[in-house]
Amino acid sequence: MDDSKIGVIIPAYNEALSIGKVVSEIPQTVTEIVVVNNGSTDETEIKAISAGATVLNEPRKGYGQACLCGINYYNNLPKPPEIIVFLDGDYSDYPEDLNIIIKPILEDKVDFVVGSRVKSQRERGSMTPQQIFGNELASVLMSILYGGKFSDLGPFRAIKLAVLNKLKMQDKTYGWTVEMQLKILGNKFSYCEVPVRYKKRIGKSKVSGTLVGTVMASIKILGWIFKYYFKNGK
Ligand SMILES: Nc1nc2c(ncn2[C@@H]2O[C@H](COP(=O)(O)OP(=O)(O)OP(=O)(O)O)[C@@H](O)[C@H]2O)c(=O)[nH]1
Ligand SMILES: [Mg+2]
Repeated sequence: MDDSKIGVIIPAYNEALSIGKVVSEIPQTVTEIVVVNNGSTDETEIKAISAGATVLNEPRKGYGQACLCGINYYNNLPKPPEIIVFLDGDYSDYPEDLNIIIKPILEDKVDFVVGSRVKSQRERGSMTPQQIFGNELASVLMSILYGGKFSDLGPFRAIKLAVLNKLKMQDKTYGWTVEMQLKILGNKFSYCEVPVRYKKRIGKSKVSGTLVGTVMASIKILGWIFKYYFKNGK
């Protein structure tokens, strides 16, 4: 898949301070960068356009809602890309790590790759203790229930578009990442993790740095794991 087209999706809600940096540091190997502006009240849209991104406006709030909007856009192109890469708009991910994330797919090894924010490469304070715990708990549960080999629910990930479409993603909010991993396991698609770096976000925290965000995300994530298990069995 060496000359595959690669489409990037970045959900962004009030990330005017960081989005330009994220977009401009994405390697040239990608075909198109889509920023899904999720009802921002700041200059996210203009900053993303200036940095060279295609901006889609999705007024319905939610991380998953924004991702679904991006997928719909790519599927409707005359020539959709073969690979979709997701990353966050807050500059916590290192955009240049995109090449590491897509490598296993380009080498025809797997359908799906997650960037795992391993401790050794994570800036201190870039993830809250409850976020670290929650991600580990979700990974352990996926291992017990499905034999999964994930260690993180990191936002930086790559997937073949054909496989992504088969997952029929539904989650509109914070359950998006775990839903994708559960469905990869449930449908026995091939996957791997690659270690990625992670740094403190630019701008104001919206999910893990807030109590409401943390509680809502935890409920969503655990809810998905158990709901999927009881619906589909192992
Ligand atoms: N909270 C939130 N984030 C959204 C939404 N739509 C898109 N996003 C983006 O989703 C990404 C992840 O959100 P973050 O606020 O970084 O969440 P987090 O990484 O768990 O926690 P912090 O970085 O501490 O806030 C960012 O790029 C947001 O801009 C939305 O409706 N709500
Ligand atoms: Mg973040």
